[in-house]
Amino acid sequence: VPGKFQTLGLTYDDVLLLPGSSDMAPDDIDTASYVSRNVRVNIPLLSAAMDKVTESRMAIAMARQGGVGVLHRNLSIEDQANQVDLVKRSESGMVTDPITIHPEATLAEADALCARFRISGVPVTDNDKKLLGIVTNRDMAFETDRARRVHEVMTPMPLVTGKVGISGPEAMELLRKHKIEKLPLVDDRGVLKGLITVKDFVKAEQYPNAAKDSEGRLLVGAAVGVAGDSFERAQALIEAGADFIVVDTAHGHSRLVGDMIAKIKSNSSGVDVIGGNIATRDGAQALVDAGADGIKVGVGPGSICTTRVVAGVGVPQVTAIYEAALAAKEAGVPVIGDGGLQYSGDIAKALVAGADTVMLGSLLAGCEESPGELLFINGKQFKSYRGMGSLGAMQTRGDRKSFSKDRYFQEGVASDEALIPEGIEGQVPYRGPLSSVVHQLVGGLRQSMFYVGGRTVPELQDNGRFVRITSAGLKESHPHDIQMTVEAPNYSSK
Ligand code: RVP
Repeated sequence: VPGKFQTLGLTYDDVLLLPGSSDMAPDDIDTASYVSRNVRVNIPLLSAAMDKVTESRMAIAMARQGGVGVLHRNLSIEDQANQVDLVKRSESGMVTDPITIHPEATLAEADALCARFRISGVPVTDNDKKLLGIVTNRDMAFETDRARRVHEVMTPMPLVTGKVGISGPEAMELLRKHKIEKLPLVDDRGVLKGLITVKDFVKAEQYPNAAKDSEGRLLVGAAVGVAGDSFERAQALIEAGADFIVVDTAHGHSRLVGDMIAKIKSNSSGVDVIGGNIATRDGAQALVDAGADGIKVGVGPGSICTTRVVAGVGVPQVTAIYEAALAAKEAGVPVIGDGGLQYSGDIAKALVAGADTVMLGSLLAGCEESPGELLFINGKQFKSYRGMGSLGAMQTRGDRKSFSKDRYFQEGVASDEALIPEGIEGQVPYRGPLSSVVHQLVGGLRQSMFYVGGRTVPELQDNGRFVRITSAGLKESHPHDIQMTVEAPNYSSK
């Protein structure tokens, strides 16, 4: 039958980038790119929407580094929306809708609030949001009776406050002059409208490359599915402040995915909606036609994925990205290369193939900021990692329900025994804080850009050319004929 066999599929290990003419200084290099039509990041990296990779802590760390995290959806709508909230409140030039506490609340309640949002003090307001005082660590530290009421220990008005619309330097000057850490912003009637903290100023200096929204808050994305109350989930996440929604399935070239994208798009306040995953030009075109603002590519490349073995379906990732980009580029829709990256060099390969950003699972699952405890095995440190299609992620544990079975279109499967897993469970070496992992990944990408001759991601995409290699070439690429005695921060043999 004509057309039965498509072109040869290639993946990261099948290709290398050709060195090109280059006359740039390291400072000329700019790694900014687009996740979707309206979401711009300063480094082209996303953390995967997986329950061992991205919760609020990872999302905050990713955005501080200049990328963005996509919060996983294997939890209740309320819990996921809370995670969005945590990221959006974590730091910004000004908190526009600060956490507050009622004067009649107990100190125990104030403690819980501070711990949950990792803050050191809370403005106290009445039912009409009128500012009555502020309660901070300093007020509470020496109180042994945690049943006492907030109004008994708070520092009451008059406090040093700022007017709404105060400039950054003016606010900083007030904080400095009065030696205070928090500056509540009030309107003419004394109603609390915002809060500026010293911590935020320090963070802004500490993370100059952070990816932020127009109000100075960290960027965050969140995943939804297609089954049951997925639409309500999307609405709750948007309301909580998510900058984009990812309709996250293992087969994006299906009507349910297109319908969900269209539904969210037509009901939302202009938040970008990304669809996936697909691995063909037709699949990408279907998502473009459904109105997607971004397209996620990858069927089977993931380190924990068994779809290609269990179902025999997939496309090697470099070819998949290339094919998808043929449809997406024409429509001006950015492409995310999702899964299968093992080394920093794979990032540039994905971008040259046509991706605008990449999504990482296994490379980030070992970070301090990923969910889960450190495991000690034979004196070495690990963190657990698993596919969202693994039995562990899809089965019901006690009263813990799985919310992600529909990623594999198995929400209707009656019992855990009847599930068809498409992923496995395991562990990856502990890698320390995300900042050092990202430093190596982005450092590698900057080297790629220098070698290929591309100052910006679009220039890299235009100028980059591949050479296909053989298994002998791959062997030559890796260290060979030597026994490694010292571990490198960006290389380990498999
Ligand atoms: P990797 O970075 O190679 O670990 O791949 C991560 C990606 O794998 C995820 O972003 C997701 O698209 C895919 N995934 C997640 N779970 C599974 C599975 O169980 N098959 N696959």
